[in-house]
Amino acid sequence: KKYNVAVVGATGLVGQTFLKVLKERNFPVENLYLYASARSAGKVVNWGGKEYTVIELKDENIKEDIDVALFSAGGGISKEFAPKFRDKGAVVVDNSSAWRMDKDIPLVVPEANPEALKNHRGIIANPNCSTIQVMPILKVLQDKYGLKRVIYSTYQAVAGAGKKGLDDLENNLQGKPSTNFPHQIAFNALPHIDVFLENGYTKEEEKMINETRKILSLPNLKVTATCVRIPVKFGHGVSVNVELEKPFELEDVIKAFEEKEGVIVQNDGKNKVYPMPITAQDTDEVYVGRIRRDDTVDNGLNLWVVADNIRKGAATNTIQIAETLIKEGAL
Ligand code: 2RA
Repeated sequence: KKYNVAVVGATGLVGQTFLKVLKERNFPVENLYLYASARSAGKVVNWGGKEYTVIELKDENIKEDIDVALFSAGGGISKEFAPKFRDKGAVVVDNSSAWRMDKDIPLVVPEANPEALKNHRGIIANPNCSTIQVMPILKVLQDKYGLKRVIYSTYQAVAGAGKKGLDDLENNLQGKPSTNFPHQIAFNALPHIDVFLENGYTKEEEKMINETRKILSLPNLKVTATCVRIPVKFGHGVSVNVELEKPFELEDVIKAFEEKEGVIVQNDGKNKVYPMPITAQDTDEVYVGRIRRDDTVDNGLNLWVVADNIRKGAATNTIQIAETLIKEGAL
């Protein structure tokens, strides 16, 4: 069976990566409908040897025969148009943060909580990139040892802010000021991703905390985060300190990661083997290394996790959700 696929936000960084990954993963596409703002409407995009004209995103242009709609056009567009696409019969997988914490909307990383897809009502939320890449790892630890406390420290690529983020880094390197980031990002580190909240955390940190609890169904999990933007183009790094409920042997932890689908272990520091953004870039896996015991607590573990934030962190995870729906006959 083939499916009619809509991409909403087709000209953005994630939108373009949707198209690349759909092709690479041989997603069974019958028809492809590309939606974007009026500014991009009319552009012709070549995909799989055929030409597609970008359609302006507005009510009267929503096709009646869409099976799955992949959204990455910002929260406002998702809030307004995801229900409209759903009401026309599409299953929407949304990359924005608009629906993630809605109790009736599944928030899914296929390697962590595929069962959450069972009761979807036509809209499914894709988690935040920095959250996604840690979920396969924490799922292994939760199942085997139980999670007691998680501390995230992130090192996030500028591509997380889309084309504007990449442009800022380039501009800075040419001596021009940032227009998207709050300060210069070149040769710098910004502990400021998204907006600051009343409690002194940023929205990015709050997302990681809330999304981790929802995806792992651990509403009372002790989890905290510090999210930092660094001058890397693609690929988020997350330092993860975990306190487990049960004792563990390091080699058992490593073996469990090696056996986990979608996870690659790179854990040989003496030979300079560890996850890095430049080696994770343009792949769909999650890379884990620097795996070592944290003796300051009972059953403590330190990890370093890297993934391409535009692929596994956004476009690929969204497409893997659609693939899972197909596998379960739910599309
Ligand atoms: C960022 N995670 O990195 C946020 C949104 N993609 O900017």
